[in-house]
Amino acid sequence: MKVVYTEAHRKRASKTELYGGELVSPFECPERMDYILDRLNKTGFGEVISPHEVQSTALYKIHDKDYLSFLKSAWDEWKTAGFKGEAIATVWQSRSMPSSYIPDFIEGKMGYYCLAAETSISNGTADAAWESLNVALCGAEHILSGDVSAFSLCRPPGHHASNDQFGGYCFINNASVAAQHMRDKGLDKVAVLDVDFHHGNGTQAIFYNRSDVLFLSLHGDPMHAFPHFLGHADEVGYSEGEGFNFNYPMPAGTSFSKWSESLELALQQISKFGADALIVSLGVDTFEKDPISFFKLASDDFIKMGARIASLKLPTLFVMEGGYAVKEIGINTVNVLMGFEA
Ligand code: SP5
Ligand code: ZN
Repeated sequence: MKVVYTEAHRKRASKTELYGGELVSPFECPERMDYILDRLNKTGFGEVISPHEVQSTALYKIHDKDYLSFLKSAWDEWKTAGFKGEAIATVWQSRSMPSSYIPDFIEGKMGYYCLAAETSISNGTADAAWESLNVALCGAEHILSGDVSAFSLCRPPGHHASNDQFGGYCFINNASVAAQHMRDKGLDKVAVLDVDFHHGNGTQAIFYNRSDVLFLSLHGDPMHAFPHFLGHADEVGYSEGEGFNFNYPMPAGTSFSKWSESLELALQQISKFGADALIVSLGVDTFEKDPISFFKLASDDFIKMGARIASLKLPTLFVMEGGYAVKEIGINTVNVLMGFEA
């Protein structure tokens, strides 16, 4: 399996994450990629390739133009305003302030375009987000040209980013743009299976009223887990998209035997849908030692996960999302890929 990767992710090197009322060193850090590459090298798995520049208009069908310009200028605007730290949102257009104006000043814009304050914007963030997207698109191209599988080793991740909001360490929804690109290049039906511990709220929102992209997410119950405001089982899609969105929220302490029951239900839906290709939003923060999550998957379980996903026999693009037990992220990620190929 080809593994698409670029060093350019290092441009995303934020120093701060708002966590438990403190500014801490971000869980979503560049070292995550080092551990994955190290494991790929040690096991000899896959062929690591650099992305080529992919021509695609899919980005502009998934994200709003004004949001993309915001991402590109946010850091400069923040600096120009004279702030000393990294850009963090502090005020929102919330339930009691339902204005439809987009503020001019950067503090207001941050709130407008942000869905979770833990994620800081800093120098290089936008560049890295665009490079990460290109890694996803390049993986999609390999699937379109006939590879049965590919791994887009994306960083920063994407599944929390919506059409016009960043957060949850995500800026551009890599998996969604890859799905759109596949649609644009002639595939009729694409399924996105999100196995990250957190609900893929961005991907869900993006495809919520569409029947051409099926979205399924297995995740920690949003009553207790981030992103808290989306991911319930009764969110089934809207309008054209009704019946094309499936959520499988699970409680704290969920082990692989329980988790895999949800996986089987999701796999059945993907078969029934008749997908031409599958995109897996691959987060390994379901791991028992993940510092911010509450599932109990063991390293060996990731092998079984990959094998079950392979049983669909669909062209499959894996897109990297979360996973914060940094020392084990390589083992867990490569285990999924190895289980898939075995
Ligand atoms: C891509 C991805 O995995 N993003 C996840 C973003 C989660 N950020 C908020 C984390 C808050 C965690 N609170 C956990 C408390 C448990 N002690
Ligand atoms: Zn996650």
